[in-house]
Amino acid sequence: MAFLLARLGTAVLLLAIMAQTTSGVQRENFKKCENSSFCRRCRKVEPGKTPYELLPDTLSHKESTLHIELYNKVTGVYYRLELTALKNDLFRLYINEKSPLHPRYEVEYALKDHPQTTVLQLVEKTSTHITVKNGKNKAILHVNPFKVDFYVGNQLVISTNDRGFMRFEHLRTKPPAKPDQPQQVEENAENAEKPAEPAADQPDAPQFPGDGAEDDPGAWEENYKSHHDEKPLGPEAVAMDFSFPGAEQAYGIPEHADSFALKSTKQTDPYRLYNLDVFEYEINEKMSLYGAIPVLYAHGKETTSGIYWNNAAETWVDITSSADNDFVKSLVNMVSGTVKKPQVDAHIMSESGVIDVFILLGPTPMDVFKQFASLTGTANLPPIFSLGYHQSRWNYNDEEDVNQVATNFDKYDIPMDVMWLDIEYTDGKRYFTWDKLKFPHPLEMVKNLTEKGRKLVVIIDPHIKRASDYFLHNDATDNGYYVKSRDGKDYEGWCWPGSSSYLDFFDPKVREYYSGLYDISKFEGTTNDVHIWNDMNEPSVFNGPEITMPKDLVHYGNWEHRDVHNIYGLVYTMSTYEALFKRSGGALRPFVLTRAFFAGSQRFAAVWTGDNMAEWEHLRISYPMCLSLAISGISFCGADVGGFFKNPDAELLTRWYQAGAWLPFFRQHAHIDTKRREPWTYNDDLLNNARDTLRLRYSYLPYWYTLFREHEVNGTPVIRPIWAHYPTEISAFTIDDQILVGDAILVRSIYQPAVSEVSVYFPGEGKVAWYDIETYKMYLGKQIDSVSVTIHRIPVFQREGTIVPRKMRIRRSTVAMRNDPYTLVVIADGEGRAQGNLYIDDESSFEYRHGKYLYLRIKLDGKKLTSTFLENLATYDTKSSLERVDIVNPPKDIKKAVLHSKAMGNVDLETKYNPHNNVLTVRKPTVKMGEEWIIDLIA
Ligand code: NBV
Repeated sequence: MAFLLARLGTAVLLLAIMAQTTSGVQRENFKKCENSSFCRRCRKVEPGKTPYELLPDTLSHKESTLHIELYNKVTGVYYRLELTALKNDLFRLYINEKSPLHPRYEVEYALKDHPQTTVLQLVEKTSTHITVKNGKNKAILHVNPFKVDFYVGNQLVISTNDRGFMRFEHLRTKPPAKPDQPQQVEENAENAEKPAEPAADQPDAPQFPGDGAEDDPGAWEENYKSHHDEKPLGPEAVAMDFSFPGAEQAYGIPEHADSFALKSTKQTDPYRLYNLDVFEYEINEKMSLYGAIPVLYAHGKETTSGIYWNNAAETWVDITSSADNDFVKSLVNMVSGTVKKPQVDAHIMSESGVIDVFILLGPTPMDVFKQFASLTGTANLPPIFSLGYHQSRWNYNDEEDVNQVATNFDKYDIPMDVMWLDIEYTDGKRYFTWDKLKFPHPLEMVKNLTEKGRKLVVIIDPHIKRASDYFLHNDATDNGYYVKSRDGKDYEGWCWPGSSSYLDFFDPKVREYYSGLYDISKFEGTTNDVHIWNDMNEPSVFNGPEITMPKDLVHYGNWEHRDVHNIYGLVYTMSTYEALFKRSGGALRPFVLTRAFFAGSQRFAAVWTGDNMAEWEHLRISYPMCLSLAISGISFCGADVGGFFKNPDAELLTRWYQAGAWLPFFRQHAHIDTKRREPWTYNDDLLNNARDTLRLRYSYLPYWYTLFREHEVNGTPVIRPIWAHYPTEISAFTIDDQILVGDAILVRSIYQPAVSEVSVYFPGEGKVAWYDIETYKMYLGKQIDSVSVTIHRIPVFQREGTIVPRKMRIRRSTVAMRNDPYTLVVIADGEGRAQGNLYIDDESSFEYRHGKYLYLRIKLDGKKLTSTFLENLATYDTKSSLERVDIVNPPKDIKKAVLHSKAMGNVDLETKYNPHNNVLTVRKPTVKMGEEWIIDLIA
């Protein structure tokens, strides 16, 4: 009977979830700051009253690190502070209790390795301050009141605790409830009035009163809706403020469906970082989404800096800026002639852990991005198929359906690399199994795809069906692999399979076991051409608080879920990546897609922006969301093309293809209740436009691939905001409907219906020319220009002075194009110069790590075009040759071209000049890309 009821409960819950119609996000399911007692406490701290002071007598200094004690005058608690000098213009500031009652959690897995330290020079120590240097940068620690100022040269760029918002709640013992009065449990913020009395007469009652937490009824246990959080360790929040003088705007802290430049939170809730499965999320919201990266950048005309707050607990971030000054103040300023330096201020608050913050001193935008990459790593070069087009929906029904869709791509002559299978391919949501009725011959299905150079991606979610006929559940139960409740039992939640438990990926034994599941001999029906999609890994728990795990669950190492929540998804995808790596004996590059993420996730997976909607504004937000991820380490980002929920009309879908083709991850995906939307399911116009767009994407794959390699090596984001390369152009600071792909291509998305003209911001202060990639029409930086558009394409431009490699023979998949020849698009600048890079390797294995690749620098200098090896020791025997060179804005009156190469000697080449678009074409050089060459243009 109980079993039946449970089954009924699941069915009702699942039906309720699936039937949620388009009513929009259910805000009441998710906490606001006022519903989280720690957020309330931190946000209440008043400016200018910090109780913290440094104790200079405790100072010691060794090589890279300074150690000193910090004292809270109100509570009497001592802390230890460490300031470490790191390579690449970084400092690390670490603060923990001197003698915490229990260890406090310090984040694992996010940093790539131990950050590389360098010498910290102690320059001065007085009773009021201590000055240290890290190369040309310095930090001044102020003793009382405590604050730290960070300088680039002599320019102050970041101050911490300048406003005095630091709060570090020491661990303490729980005051016993008074015998005649049960301990007050806070129901929710609005009802919380009566503070629990501290029992002062108890021997181990709060040792250090006075920080306000002892009066907070939510400090020791807290309820939200019907959920109770036991909070066995009581209050343990950490918070700090950071000021960025000179900064105009703040960026980063994804994931939010909001503008790229962060907004002021003066009148709203703070931005929240707490990985959550938010059903039907809305845009222009500071609410949490699936992933969290606590890196914040501040950018102004003169300098860019940032901080990485290495904390995996629930976190809130308040942002204010000098632009918040009210109207009257700005009038006074205007009248009095005072020009206030701009400034951004941030206040970061986390529920538990320690203060471990990395100070990124820039000073340029690309420097800060590289500094963050030096800490958390970069994405391994993706296999090239994953940069092609992905076709997905929830769900392709059966093997026949998969074959049919793939065949149609050939029929309609549209390239496509990957077919995807969502949860319905499994046997009753038992991952690592197949529904035998719909997918009786998965290996044959995979073979049909791979024969045409295509791949398959299947979904694997972290919830494990609690069924006695499921090997994974039995293994996990027998070996104690599940996350535990506070009573030590396996935690049970509800998800797609009904009653579910969750593997504890923090346990190395679990990761070892899990990675074995992907072995081809174990995961029946798969081959090395089947790659993995990790969904629901926030983790999503349908009946949990805020649709996730209760915070008081216990993980390996006895850490509470509260401490590690935001890295559960990271550790999960790390395990998947390692599993796929092992599966091929380390030979092939894995591809993993994840929904949840944290700092460092780029090392293991690509990310998509989750369950968006077939609405114009959701198309619009895909650019700012991916830009924000790209500067926060995760370049490999995309949004469901067409929108996950609802049905896009033909125009919206066309525009979505066109915008999606210029984001790194390019996949169409849709909800189970939507109509089919493969390119041939609408009308001829859509089909033709989609075909052209996908073919355009494939033609630029050599450029994308080179950018991904450069990202891997240098930490440069693949897509970039305009200010990354034009840092002084204030009007570009808030532009987020345009992206730079590398530094050569500028894209403007179109996200409104019936548009025949759009305004485009052309950066470069009038000194740089941009050329339309199809017509080669030139746009000189009048800054904002209006560009006419048709439904056929969105505006895309290539910058003068650049060379972009392309492949113009579009075939059904990337594998089929591997040996195809290259075309170079050269746009000469006013001086007749241009340059670009091209990276080539086998596109799928790790052989490039053993020097099997080519990295070429191609340069035009007047009448000489050259290709030289950038890295001489690397070599790869490519079959690809050079097919054509288009030179826009070429030298005058060229009659012919002569190729010089070792293998081919001197060869006369045919040229053709087109006066309509001012393009000189050099035909069929046919020289192999694996050798160095020169082409002389002869007048
Ligand atoms: O697995 C089903 C879906 C998936 O299609 C989507 O892409 C994920 O973001 N999944 C979420 C679960 C439920 C969606 C309502």
